Amino acid sequence: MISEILPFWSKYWHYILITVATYVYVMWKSGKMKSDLQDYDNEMEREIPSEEAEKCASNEEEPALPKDLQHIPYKYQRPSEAEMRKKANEFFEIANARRTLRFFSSDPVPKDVIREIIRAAGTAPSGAHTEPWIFVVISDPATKTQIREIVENEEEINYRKRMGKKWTIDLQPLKTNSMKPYLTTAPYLILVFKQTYGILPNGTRKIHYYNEMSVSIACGILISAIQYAGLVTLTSTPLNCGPALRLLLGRPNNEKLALLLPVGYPAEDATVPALERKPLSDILVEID
Ligand code: IYR
Repeated sequence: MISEILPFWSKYWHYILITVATYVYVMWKSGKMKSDLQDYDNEMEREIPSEEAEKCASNEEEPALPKDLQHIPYKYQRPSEAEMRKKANEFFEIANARRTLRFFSSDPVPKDVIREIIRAAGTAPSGAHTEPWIFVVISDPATKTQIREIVENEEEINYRKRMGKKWTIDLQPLKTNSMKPYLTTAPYLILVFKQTYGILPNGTRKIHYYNEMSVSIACGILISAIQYAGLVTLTSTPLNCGPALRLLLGRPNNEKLALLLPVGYPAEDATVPALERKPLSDILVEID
């Protein structure tokens, strides 16, 4: 038997080898494609965790928005090109003047200004118009003190061990540390929470598509509105503080802290790092 196979092997070994190698390659490639597709699926799943999606949608046949939603004419007045250029440049100048501030004045700011700024943030587009955001505005000194305590305690651990050596070295030129006096000095703290799902009046869950992206856009509008109104802020994302702050403020567990922004006037002696922004040529690719 073996004597029959051996001559066959020695005569045709290269064909056999090519066949096996091709088979292995095809199997590997199809497996890779499958895992690429799975990555894509996972990406989608991150937006709608499957177990969340199952708990959602009380009535799968009913859309979340009214079935007979009217579509109305869009009111629009086209500006001249000159006007457009002027406006685009004016907005750039406003946006470019924005800086992240760490030194705040305690001077009071009218509350209605803060409300109007939040009204602007609430105009952000959102997945299927789910508006998955909630803005908690704090001016109460005792609550600000509690927030500062939570943040400074966590930040102390963050800087000491969670962030790691490279991260803390990268931050050294910005002169940040775990002490956050601005959390009690600034007249307002705005905490932006993203609702990872909604809760319908009957207690079932409503899917909040792209809630991360929707809230990020709202935060962009929020910081632009703060700047436009003539105030300053710091876009802080206190690591590991989300759950404690959520509980302190009595927010439900479908809400996750996205951003914590002290808002007010800059301190008289406020400084900012002398940073340069990338020129347009470094951030723009034009394909005409
Ligand atoms: N959250 C910390 C650390 C920090 C992280 C980054 I990335 C910064 O750009 C700045 C600070 C803090 O607020 O100090």
